[in-house]
Amino acid sequence: MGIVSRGFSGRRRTTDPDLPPGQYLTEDFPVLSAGPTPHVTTDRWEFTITTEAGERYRWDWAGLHELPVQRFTTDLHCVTKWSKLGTAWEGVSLDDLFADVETAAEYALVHSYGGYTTNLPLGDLLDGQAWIALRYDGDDLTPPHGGPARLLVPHLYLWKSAKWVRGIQLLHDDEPGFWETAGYHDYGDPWREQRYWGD
Ligand SMILES: Nc1nc2c(c(=O)[nH]1)N[C@H]1C(S)=C(S)[C@@H](COP(=O)(O)O)O[C@H]1N2
Ligand SMILES: [Mo]
Repeated sequence: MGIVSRGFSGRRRTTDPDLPPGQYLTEDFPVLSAGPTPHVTTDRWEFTITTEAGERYRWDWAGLHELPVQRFTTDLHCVTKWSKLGTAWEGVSLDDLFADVETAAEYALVHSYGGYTTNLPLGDLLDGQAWIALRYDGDDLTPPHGGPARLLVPHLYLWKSAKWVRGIQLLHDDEPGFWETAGYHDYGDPWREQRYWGD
């Protein structure tokens, strides 16, 4: 005998149209870090973009705040299969940080305080697709979630959203980061379920 649960649990949480294949919804905000949480104070914080020609563009905490801070709402998809929909953030668009950067590079390697790295095509950081996030759900970003500032690239699996972001290195040739070297997919599109090499 089958157990009829139709109408019992409300909306069918595994068929939400905003849920990529293989993902489930969570209301929590899990913390996933490959190592200890680095404690970066805003008086020491800096963010750099280094071009393929070795040119450096640098922002300290005050300089970052001279750029417009955008509010945005987005969905998060972790490769460990949880998704969290409709999360509210504030941050600086990468478009504003790249406005004066002269580059012909196609790839970016993102570096974090603590040594984490992740790679992606430069194009995926532009055109309103990525931010340096400073606030989550109305509060300053906590250190476990990447505070004081993290990258957020929500159209890719969340491992691409480097916490405690420190800089972006622009490269002509793609170079794998921490999880990409360990067998995760080079690009990581949740809608194409690109979790691991060969997916
Ligand atoms: N610096 C750094 N950034 C990181 C990670 C990490 O270990 N170190 N983990 C990544 C992974 S695998 C995920 S799923 C998300 C988790 O973000 P959260 O802890 O805020 O949920 O951060 C990503 N960014
Ligand atoms: Mo993850």
